[in-house]
Amino acid sequence: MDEESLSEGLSSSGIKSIDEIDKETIADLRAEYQTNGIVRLDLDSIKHLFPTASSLRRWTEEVAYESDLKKDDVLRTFETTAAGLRKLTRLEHFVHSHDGWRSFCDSGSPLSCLVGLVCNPGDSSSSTTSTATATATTTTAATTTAATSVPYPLYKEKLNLKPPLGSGFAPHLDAPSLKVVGLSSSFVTVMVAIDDMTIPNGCLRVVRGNWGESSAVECEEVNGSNPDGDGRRGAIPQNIADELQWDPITCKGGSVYVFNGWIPHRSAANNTSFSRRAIFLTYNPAEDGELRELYYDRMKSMRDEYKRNRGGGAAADALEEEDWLSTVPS
Ligand SMILES: O=C(O)CCC(=O)C(=O)O
Repeated sequence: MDEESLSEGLSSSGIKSIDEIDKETIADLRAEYQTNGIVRLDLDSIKHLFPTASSLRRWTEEVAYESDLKKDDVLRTFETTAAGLRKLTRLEHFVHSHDGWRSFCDSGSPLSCLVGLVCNPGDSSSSTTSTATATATTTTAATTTAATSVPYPLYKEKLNLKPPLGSGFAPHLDAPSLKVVGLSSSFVTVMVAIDDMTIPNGCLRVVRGNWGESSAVECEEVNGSNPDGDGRRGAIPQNIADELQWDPITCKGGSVYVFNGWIPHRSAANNTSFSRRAIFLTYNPAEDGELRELYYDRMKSMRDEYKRNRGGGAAADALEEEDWLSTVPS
């Protein structure tokens, strides 16, 4: 990562470093993450680590609408909403193409260090040591940190735009669907709310708990067909979903949460007149290495194969969209 553009990104966004986070704050975040499977990261005491809501909105608009639709390598998905309008609904593979996003959340960023501090299950030392080993690849990163951190590399990223009357996401677990690609088996996801998340606009809903592979709720087997069938691989059958206690994550734009790959989650359609945008950044443990480009290469092969099997062209695209929309919760 280019250090000059990184420090520009950091100063314009207000991000500094993780070195000011005290041990108690990290211990509290870790404890809540372990108990509930989800924790809010942008606490008042560490607000300076995060871009402002207005920076996040500007960066989102820049990646969604200001790049060249044909020439860049950002992946875009469109949806025909319940209003019959064709709308951009999802963007992937954009972090590398934007200085602000790269500085904030790429591998080695302060955010990836914080994720390592909070989510690494083996790292119980992080709340007790005073060794300076945080390793954000930046000149502004920790030199006197109170905690030990091994940054989690960024695995993949997604911007869900959820346009007015855009669809929601059926109850599912992320880990089984991400595991299909075969590169890592453990994931955590950071949700960055760009707009306020409300019940009418289809906020995220989760089932809080100490979730892991051995305690996961029952979900559907991998069917190996559409790699974008969110809610297919890892889909939670309706009768099981009905028994779970779903908590809405309502929050202001700019809020940042991290959640475990085994936490059941879902969201409803957006029944308002404005988009509900949120970024989902998935990280893998440091020991699995940098996998992001491999992940996107493998997804491309799987998507191409799925389309070929569907006969290719516009008809296959339409069927793919139909498959994806069929995962919308009833
Ligand atoms: O954007 C949402 O409402 C939920 C997103 C989600 O669950 C997912 O992308 O896996």
